[in-house]
Amino acid sequence: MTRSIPAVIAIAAFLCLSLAARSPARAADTPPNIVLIFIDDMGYADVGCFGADNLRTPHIDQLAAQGMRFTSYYATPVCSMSRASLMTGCYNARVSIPGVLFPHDKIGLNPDEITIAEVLKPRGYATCAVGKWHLGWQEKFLPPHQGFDHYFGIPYSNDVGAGNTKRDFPPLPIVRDTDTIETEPDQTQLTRRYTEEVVKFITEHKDGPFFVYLPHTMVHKPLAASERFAGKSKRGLYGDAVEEIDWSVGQIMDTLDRLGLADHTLVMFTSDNGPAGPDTPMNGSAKPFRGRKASTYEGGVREPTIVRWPGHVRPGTTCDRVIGNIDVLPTFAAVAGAQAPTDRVIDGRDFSSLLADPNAPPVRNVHLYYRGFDLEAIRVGDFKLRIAAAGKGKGKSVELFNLVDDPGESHNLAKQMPDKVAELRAEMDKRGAEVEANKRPPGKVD
Ligand SMILES: [Ca+2]
Repeated sequence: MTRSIPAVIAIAAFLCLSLAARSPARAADTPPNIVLIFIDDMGYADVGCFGADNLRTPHIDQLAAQGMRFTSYYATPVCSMSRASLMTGCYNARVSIPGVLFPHDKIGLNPDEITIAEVLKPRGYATCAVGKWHLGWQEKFLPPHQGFDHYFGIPYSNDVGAGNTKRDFPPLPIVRDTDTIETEPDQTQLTRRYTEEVVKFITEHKDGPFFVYLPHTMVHKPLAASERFAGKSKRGLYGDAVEEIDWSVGQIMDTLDRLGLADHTLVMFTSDNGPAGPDTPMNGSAKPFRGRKASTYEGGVREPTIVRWPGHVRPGTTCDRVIGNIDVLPTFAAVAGAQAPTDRVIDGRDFSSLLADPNAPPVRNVHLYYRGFDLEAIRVGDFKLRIAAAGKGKGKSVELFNLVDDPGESHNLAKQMPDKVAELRAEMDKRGAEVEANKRPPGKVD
């Protein structure tokens, strides 16, 4: 008896050690496939599982039913800055990418910056980007120079082509890898064509691992939908375009299922900024948040975000911890067993602990809200301080909100809580100065 107890302990210890040794080894041997779906200008309440009115998004809702919804996920107010932070894990101001890049701009994301694709490459990932790149359209800035094996799409916004009557722009290009293969495409076919590209890439790389980055052109204006969806929704062309995006998600999930890959693929869905246009049923909705695209109120930057990863993320869960675009690179690095850059400042944090447990401790307590290069607001815990232009000739207003009690930012607490204002203001100044002091240059062309 006296000898059998240590023997049992020894056997138990051996089993524990061998299990512990085996599971990381298995994860390291076969990193998961990753599909990142990034919608353009979709509001917080524009999918069913985030409270949409009269929009049918069954496939996106299914992702949420099978995965985790993130209710405090932060993008940025507009397009290029959002992509810069997503691809590099840094605030856009740190990598010197302004709000929106236009065809006449002579800068882009610096080729020396390390993107998610470049982080995943050493782990054997096949990589493709399909859709709206918007980090510079000149050859040296395109995805094949930033770690992507393939690229297909319109390299910037879909309203800056020959059809724009307010300004003179070159014809809207469709680029394959680095070559323009077409101009002024029929935009009703874009969602379908992007989807077909992704399905083809996944099928060709089914032995994996692969990383698909799908920044859709829709639902940015001018809106368009194919014949199968046009006129079918209850929310006009906006709803038609959203419902076609949902179809696209369904096509991708069907492909993963058909190839037996769905259980070994992390699928993430989010959007680049809040809804465009006035707050009408025929546009997107940021409900229950205040503000829309281009604003640093929550409605401009809070995005409907879902991660589905069977065996790692519990189905039907919700996480309210602060995360955002800047955290995606460190998180994907962690789940892939890859190395995030260590030779430079990365602002984001690995949130894989939250995928395992939505109530795990916060991965960061602070979020900075840039609008272009202007730092307009800071969130620290439940509180947000916003110091931004109040309107024409009105100077700047100082607003303090408790985002947990007042997600709609309707009760300015600044006068009631001057100490909190001072505390957050000091933190905002300190952090803004650090980014400014350690910012890195954009890439340039002559
Ligand atoms: Ca956008």
